[in-house]
Amino acid sequence: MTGLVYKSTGSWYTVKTNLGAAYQCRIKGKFRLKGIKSTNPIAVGDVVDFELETNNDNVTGVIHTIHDRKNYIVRKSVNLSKQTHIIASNIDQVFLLITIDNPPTFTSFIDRFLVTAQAYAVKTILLFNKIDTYSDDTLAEVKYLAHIYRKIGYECIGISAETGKNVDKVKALMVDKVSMFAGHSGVGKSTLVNAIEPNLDLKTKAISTQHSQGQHTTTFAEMFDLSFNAKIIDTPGIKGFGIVDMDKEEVGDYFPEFFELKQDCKFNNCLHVEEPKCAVKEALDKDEISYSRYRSYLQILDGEEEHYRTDNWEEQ
Ligand SMILES: Nc1nc2c(ncn2[C@@H]2O[C@H](COP(=O)(O)OP(=O)(O)OP(=O)(O)O)[C@@H](O)[C@H]2O)c(=O)[nH]1
Ligand SMILES: [Mg+2]
Ligand SMILES: [Zn+2]
Repeated sequence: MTGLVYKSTGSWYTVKTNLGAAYQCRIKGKFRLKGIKSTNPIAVGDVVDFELETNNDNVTGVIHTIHDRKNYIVRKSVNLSKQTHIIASNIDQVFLLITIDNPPTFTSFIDRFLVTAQAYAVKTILLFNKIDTYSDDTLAEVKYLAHIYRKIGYECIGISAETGKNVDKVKALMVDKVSMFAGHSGVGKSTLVNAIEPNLDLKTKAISTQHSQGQHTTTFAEMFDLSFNAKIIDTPGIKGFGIVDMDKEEVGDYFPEFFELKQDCKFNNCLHVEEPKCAVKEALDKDEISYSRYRSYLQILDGEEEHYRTDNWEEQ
């Protein structure tokens, strides 16, 4: 039988066939996937072949084959093992949820995420959430960021999962697609899923526990079928984002605004750092490229790990 992985909780996988039947499955033997060293051999969104087995009237499945992935989003652990974790696969688009505060999302995180998504050819839409709580200053910051990212081709929407503001716009973009919600813990991913499909009633962080340390409300990625012919994958919050092995020359190609200028650089292998007659640096001088984007680029190039707050938001 063939099915789609909806949830993975370590050793068990929930797999649904296209007739809608769900089975709890495990893996047979060791899965070695070409070219990917990951902590999880199978991820939500994978298409797998499995066989049923019966133990004491209990029917479970054994996965023996995984179909080639169209794409996937990976996360490299920033400080710990340097291991790669596949968050989800075979997705049509990612919505990256961003909040300016509570929790803060920094541009270094946004840019790392976008580079990874771009490298794996996954379309990303930026959602600035919790706009119902923002002061004029914070809203101005949202506007400024949205301006930066729109200019380089990313769709940006200001939303409130709480009040429902612009949730219909997100919904409209989701029809007929498999989407994933990503972002730091506490930005409102599960709240947004609930706003879109109230009867799912996913667990969200209660206001009173919001400041407790290292709490993740969602602990496993999970896919849901929505009533308007769409699928959504809710994911646990990610804190830091390590860039998975990439050649230095390659990094600039995943900054769309750098890539566009690359042919105007004097050297065709220009890294846009110290080289003379670099079109990217000239554009930076003329304010045509955002300094925060360039700074993120330099950090990634240096292999510098992301600077993030360690007090509140623990990595899952
Ligand atoms: N005011 C306001 N609060 C929001 C909004 N969206 C989410 N929240 C609140 O933010 C808190 C965290 O929301 P969650 O949906 O649990 O966040 P999450 O991104 O799923 O977090 P993890 O599962 O830990 O990754 C909850 O208390 C929500 O009620 C919003 O648009 N406005
Ligand atoms: Mg959640
Ligand atoms: Zn250059």
